[in-house]
Amino acid sequence: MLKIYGADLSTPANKVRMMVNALDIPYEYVRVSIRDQENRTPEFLQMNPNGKIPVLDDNGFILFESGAICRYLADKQNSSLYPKDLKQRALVDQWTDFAVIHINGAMNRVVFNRIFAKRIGRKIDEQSLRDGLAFLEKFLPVVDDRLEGRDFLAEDGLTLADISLISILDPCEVAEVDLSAYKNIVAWRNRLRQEPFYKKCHDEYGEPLKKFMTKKT
Ligand SMILES: N[C@@H](CCC(=O)N[C@@H](CS)C(=O)NCC(=O)O)C(=O)O
Repeated sequence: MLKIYGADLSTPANKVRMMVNALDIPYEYVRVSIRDQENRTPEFLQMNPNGKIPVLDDNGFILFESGAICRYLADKQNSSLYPKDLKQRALVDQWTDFAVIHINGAMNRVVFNRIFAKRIGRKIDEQSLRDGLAFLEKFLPVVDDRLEGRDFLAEDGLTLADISLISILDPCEVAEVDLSAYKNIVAWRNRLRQEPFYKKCHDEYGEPLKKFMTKKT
């Protein structure tokens, strides 16, 4: 059986879990505690020398980087979540890269400074926070325009691009990122969050975060 090494608050790990759910592949979810440095053990570093989750173990075939894992699994299942047609695939790649590089880059700054910095004793970097919010203001309208009159980001059906973006936007509420100006994103997000691929991962991001925040170290 597939094994996915992840953590409930890791958006790339959740992306992989959502992908595997959408592909309907059974898997074992192995929680790795970053706080307890379980990602730094010699065994873990042998799987991923970067010490980062997610990691996939497909019967001994080890893969890290969430995008590579998602593409590998979709191709393995011959799934339209990552289409084979050259141009369809290119569009999925385009929107996936846009989401991962620009939206995720911005969200990481906001989430780190608004949620995790205090928790791990780091100073809030106000400039980085402002940059993150400014990048969101710049890039979210592009996604919102794309979703005008469309149900999905890249194709007529669900693809890796949607799964990538929905995992990236998961912490919006807890990070106080207001999406209400982006009506198409809100409608798309509300719809996808009702789907089993999402619900089998979690109902929303805030619950695991609350547990994390109240857990004694
Ligand atoms: N580009 C990587 C990012 C992975 C990543 O940053 N994982 C974080 C958790 S969200 C991690 O494992 N951090 C632990 C560390 O760096 O020590 C991917 O998409 O898989």
